Amino acid sequence: MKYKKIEDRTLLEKYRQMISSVAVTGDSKTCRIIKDELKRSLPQLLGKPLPFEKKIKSGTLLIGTPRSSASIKRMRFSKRLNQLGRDGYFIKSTTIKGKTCIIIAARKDIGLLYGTFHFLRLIQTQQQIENINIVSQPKIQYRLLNHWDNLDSTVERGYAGKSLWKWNDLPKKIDKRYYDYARANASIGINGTVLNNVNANPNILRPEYLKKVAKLADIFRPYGIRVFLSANFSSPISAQFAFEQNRKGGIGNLETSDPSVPAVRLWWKNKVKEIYKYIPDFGGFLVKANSEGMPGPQDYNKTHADGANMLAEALQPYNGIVMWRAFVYNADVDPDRSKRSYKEFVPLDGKFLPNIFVQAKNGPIDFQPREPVQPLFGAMPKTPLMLEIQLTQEYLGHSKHLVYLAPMWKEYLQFDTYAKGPSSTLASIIDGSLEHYKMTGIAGVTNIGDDRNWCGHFFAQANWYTYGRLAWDHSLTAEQIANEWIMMSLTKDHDVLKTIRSMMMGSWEACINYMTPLGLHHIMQEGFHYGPEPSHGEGREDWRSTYYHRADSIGLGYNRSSTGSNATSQYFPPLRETFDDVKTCPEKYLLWFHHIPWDYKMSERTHSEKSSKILWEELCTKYYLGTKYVDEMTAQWSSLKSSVDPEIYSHVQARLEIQKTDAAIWRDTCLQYFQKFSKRPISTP
Ligand code: GCV
Repeated sequence: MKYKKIEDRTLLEKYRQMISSVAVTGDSKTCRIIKDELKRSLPQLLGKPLPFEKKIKSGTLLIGTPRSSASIKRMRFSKRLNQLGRDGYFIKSTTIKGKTCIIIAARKDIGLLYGTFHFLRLIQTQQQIENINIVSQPKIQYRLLNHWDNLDSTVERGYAGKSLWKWNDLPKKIDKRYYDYARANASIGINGTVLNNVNANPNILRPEYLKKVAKLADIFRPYGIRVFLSANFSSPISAQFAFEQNRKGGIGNLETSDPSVPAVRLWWKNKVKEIYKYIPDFGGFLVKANSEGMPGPQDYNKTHADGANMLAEALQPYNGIVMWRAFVYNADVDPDRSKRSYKEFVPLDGKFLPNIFVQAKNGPIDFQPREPVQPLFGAMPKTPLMLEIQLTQEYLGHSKHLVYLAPMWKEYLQFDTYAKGPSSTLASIIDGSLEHYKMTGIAGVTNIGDDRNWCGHFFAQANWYTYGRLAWDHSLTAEQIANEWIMMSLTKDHDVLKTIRSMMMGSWEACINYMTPLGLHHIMQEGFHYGPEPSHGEGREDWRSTYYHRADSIGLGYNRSSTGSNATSQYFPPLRETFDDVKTCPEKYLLWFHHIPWDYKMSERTHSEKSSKILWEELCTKYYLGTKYVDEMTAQWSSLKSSVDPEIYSHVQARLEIQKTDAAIWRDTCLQYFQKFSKRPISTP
């Protein structure tokens, strides 16, 4: 949103010819936002003032719906707009009464806003707009951010300052950044936000907080952003009763939150009714239940479906939805944590009401640097599954490490589950094309805080940007998105752009290599989740590093094959067999699924990566590859000193230095620890 003047003279002249005035035909709040955005962008981009007038001339940029603009209504394609749904739009060159114009047309004003941002992106990224003919509509319906923001202004796993929501000031005092937040999200098509942490404080549902939430909802509404809340399942329980019972309480007057008790169901119905009085377009609830100490229906021997259905019933009259999280891992379900969510949720397929999503993280454990896909995807054909990915870099160096997440999310989206044979990708599941879900959704655990640069690390903004772009269109490539972001945020110089893109593109793989190569996972410091702690072997079993890496005198890795925990059986054939066999299991998941001897010859594997090394040497190689990449990134960035904004330069440079040190610490700590078992020298390149 920097809107810098186009430097290329020829292109600038062309743009000036093609855009010489602007006509926005509606007068809703959204249309006013469109006008404001165009007033602040086009004159700057084109380096000249532009008239905003209704009259259509050659070079008018006309923006309207068939309702607000008679010219658009008369156009042949106006009927097709209906097929584009609420958010879709056209950007088209056309002639109106002999005048050559560009139009942005949509069925709803929000489609116009999305189309406007698309058009601005084209100009900012120096695309041709002659004979333009773009039709766009999102592939996924609910494109939400999940904030893990607490009411005391801390952010769980947040590395960009405090919460953006100033609860003490709301609803009276309005931070201007709420508008910028809404603008930024609308510019990438995000259309909903869950304001509070899934480890939900029940107070969020008290009237005093609902008034604050309503204020934010009012601000976000014209930007097409609906507000959702995380709900605590114990909300109906009275605080006094809970105190007496020595458990966490709620805000109600009951002694139970059992979903089969009529008074509990009534409590939720009344609460929901109250919420809609404050927020008429409230989106619904996100719920973390019976997970990591949060209350849930299982406390009363009821199922996740029973709990979710109770809330869904209350929300249904208002078109609200429930997003019920599948992030559960109670130890009594299975000794292997990776199998638990599948085992709990698959039997419930078909038991959820239609306005419920089951929301699952991308992998079966927890946002590790790399995991195979959560096997639940594809295994619940009757239940719309919502994908949850994490923008905040909980396990990827917080806001200290430069890690571009587009390649990661693309790997997941393209992961073929084989649920209905080949091409049953994760993307096809969550966009509903495979199972014909009636609702589709994606959630991104956000990396936004109140830091001046929003995300802590300047490059973390690219992940926010990417999330929105992929939620709208998961077929975009990681390179394309990087190009767009770099051009709009940093530079249009081709060589500089290439260097920055190459830094970004390999940064995720590098991070995996210096943290958890070859399928290792969950060997970070307990609680803090930043540095390495492979020796951690105390406390809750499935939080110990030793539980995951299983290093011993023989080898390394978790045997999840059919001779071990048999987690491989949760995948569809032929994946099941591919993962099950050491020889065919992709190298990137090797230690995820297998316990491999230290002297195992990597060349015995049919599938991959012709390496003549033994496992131990390969492990050393990977760790060193990871740190080498960070050294190179640091050098690449240094070479750009005179080519990028000085403030951004120093900020990134300082963080790269930290990343360099951290990467070496990860490598050395892990290799020295594993060496105690492998009893072999650390092979340096
Ligand atoms: C919000 C992990 C994180 C927790 C997080 C949890 C979840 O365990 O470390 O901070 O809690 O996931 O997704 O519910």
